[in-house]
Order: sequence, then C-alpha cells, then structure tokens
Amino acid sequence: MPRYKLLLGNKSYSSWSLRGWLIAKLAGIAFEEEVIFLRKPDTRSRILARSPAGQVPALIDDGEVIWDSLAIGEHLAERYPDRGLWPADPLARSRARSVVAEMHSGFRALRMALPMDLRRRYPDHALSPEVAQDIARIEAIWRDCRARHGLDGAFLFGAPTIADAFYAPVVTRFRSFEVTLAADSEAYCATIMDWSPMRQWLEEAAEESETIAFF
Ligand SMILES: N[C@@H](CCC(=O)N[C@@H](CS)C(=O)NCC(=O)O)C(=O)O
Repeated sequence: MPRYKLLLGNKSYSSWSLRGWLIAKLAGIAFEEEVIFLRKPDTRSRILARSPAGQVPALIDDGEVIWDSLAIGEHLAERYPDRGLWPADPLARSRARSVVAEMHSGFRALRMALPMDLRRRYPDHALSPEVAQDIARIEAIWRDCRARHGLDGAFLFGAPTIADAFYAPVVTRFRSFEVTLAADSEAYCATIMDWSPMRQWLEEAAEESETIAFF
C-alpha cells in the first residue's frame, strides 16, 4: 500500500483538488486516491470523517492528515527538496510563493462567477468589471513571472512548479468560459492544457458521470 493517500473532490469540478493532485504528481510520489463527490447530502460528513477542516484536497501521509492545497505543497516541498516544487533561485521562489498566496487568498470574483467545470462550455458568459479586473491581474502575473523567471521553459518559472499547479484551474476556467486573452496568456494556457499530468486529470474527469449544474 502506498504511503500517501489523496482525498479529492470530483475531477470535473474541484479546482482545489486539481491543485493538490498536480502538486503530488510534481513531487513524483506514488499515492492512492479517494474521490468524494461534492454537493451530496453526505459530502461534508464523508470528508470530515477523514479531514478536520471538512474540505478537499487532503493528503494522508502515513496516517497523518495534511489539509489544504498550500499546506500539501509545502509538506511535499519539504519532504522532497530536490524535486523542484518551488523554483531553486531564492528571488524566484519568493515570487512563486507570492503568486501562489495571491491565488490562494484572492480572485474571489473570478472564483465565484466562473466555477471550474470541465464538462461544459459557457460561451458569451457576461463578465462583471470585478471579474475582468481579476482576469487582467492574472494575465499580468503570468506575463511578469514568464518574463522575469520563465525564460528557460514554457511554465511560469521555466520548469513546472507549485505556481503552475495553482493557476491550472484558472486556465480551465478561461477555456470553459471562452475568455478572450492576450496571445502570451493563450500560449501559457496551451502549455498547461498540454502538460502531461494535466492531460491525465482531464481524461479522468471525462470518465466521471456525476454532474453539477452551476447556473
Ligand atoms: N483552502 C482550501 C480550499 C479547499 C476547498 O474550498 N475545497 C472545496 C472543494 S474545491 C471543498 O472541499 N468543499 C467542501 C464541500 O463542498 O462540502 C484549499 O486550498 O485546499
């Protein structure tokens, strides 16, 4: 039995689970998965039986639970410091932590208005000024990271890091809501959609039969 188990929500809808799962893939660990469908009468009790915050993702490491996507990232980065979860350069690392923290605690308008939904497209979806402001800020973050730290690869800091895992569900939102982006942002979105663990997640999401109607 693998040492690690990852507790996840539906692959089609759980953006925070996607982050945790991509981070586990980046760390190269072997892990079991347990998917708990969201928005079911027993969702909360099922998650609470395994993780005290009642949210996914949670990583179970040898019986000890680490909840929250960012805590999972830090836990695995500490366990496997040679696997490049954070950029090696100290300034790039601080910047990566900043943009991850900004995602983790911000972009509320975008997250509420454009849920992650890998099963449907929402063309012509009106964007409020607050959502447009979040989108502009995200494009500026991507541009700045790529220009300052990403020149030796196609990801935000060159090679893939926790920062890309954190922005991957934003990419899927931009795709499902057919958000018009600048050419460099489009190129970054294409990189994420073609990233091998991302393709695996998308394939597994497509196999799910549960659906959630957001609108
Ligand atoms: N801060 C948490 C947020 C996790 C979160 O909001 N997860 C949602 C699913 S994407 C959840 O568990 N919701 C519980 C529910 O729907 O009952 C993290 O980064 O891991």
